[in-house]
Amino acid sequence: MKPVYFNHDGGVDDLVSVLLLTQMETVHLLGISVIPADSYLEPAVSATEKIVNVFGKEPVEVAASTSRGVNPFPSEWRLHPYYVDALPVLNETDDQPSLVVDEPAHKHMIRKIHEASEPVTLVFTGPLTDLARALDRDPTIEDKIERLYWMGGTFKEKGNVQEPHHDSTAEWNAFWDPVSTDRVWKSSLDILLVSLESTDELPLTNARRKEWAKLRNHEKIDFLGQCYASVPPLVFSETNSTYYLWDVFTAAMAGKPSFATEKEVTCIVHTEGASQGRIEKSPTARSVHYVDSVDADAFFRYMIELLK
Ligand code: AGV
Ligand code: CA
Repeated sequence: MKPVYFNHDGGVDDLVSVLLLTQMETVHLLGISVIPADSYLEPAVSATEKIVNVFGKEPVEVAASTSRGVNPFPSEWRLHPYYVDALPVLNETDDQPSLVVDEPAHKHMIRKIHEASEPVTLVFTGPLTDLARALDRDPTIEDKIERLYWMGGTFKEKGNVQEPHHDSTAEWNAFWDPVSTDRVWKSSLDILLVSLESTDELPLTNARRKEWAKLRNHEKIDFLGQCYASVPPLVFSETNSTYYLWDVFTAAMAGKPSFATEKEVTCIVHTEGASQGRIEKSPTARSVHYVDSVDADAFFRYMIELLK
């Protein structure tokens, strides 16, 4: 089993990813931390705890982040975890144990990495702020990190940030805290990006919803459908609120990397100005891998099998 540490930012797909990671036989989940980027902190932490308590096979510690970003997410998006936290399936019992620890996310992650007997795989489905802080505080963790799987960034001309003072070249997780993204680029970590070009092949559609609805007698598939019910599908063309299976695919890759082919590229991170958060190919820069092509059907099948 692969030791995995998970840091997420409380969106609906971050929370579905918590569920998936707790179900994988290939993964030993060492800890989870929650950063209030695409969420408010309290409901995101609470929903995480409940998902582990209700669906998990064993308790997992949950740490809250003290990090705050430079470019905040729209508050309509940040409200989503209130909805998940209130779902009846997570609230049937009154006596759930508390899993929340007294340490902030970055210190919790440092401790869990040092306590592990083998190199740890990191899965990040929000901004990289807690990882940047952990690397600043204790650079020796670098040698104990197997790989970073990160949902973030894009090499496309148009990213998914649509904000007044930005040129739209960035993806949101990179844009929330561009300096921390750059800090992680300055490390020696092996990085696999699940960037927007790869998740473009995985939109939330009504056909997928219908498949999940037909299987809703399985409690965890019902939960999946309920979570994605709070966000709009792709029907005709993409809008600012269209949802893709961004984080869930990233979590699945950590559990079973066979759904994709990878490419290597050298690139820099823009930290300031109208392109902040943009990740741009550059000949002499740091090398990363990104997901190049996706076997969408195999991924959706894997997800359903895990949750059955
Ligand atoms: O950029 C994708 C990241 C993923 O980690 N998040 C959502 C996923 O959790 C930000 C985001 C981009 N577009 C969004 C986002 C939207 N329409 N609604 C909510 N979050
Ligand atoms: Ca996310």
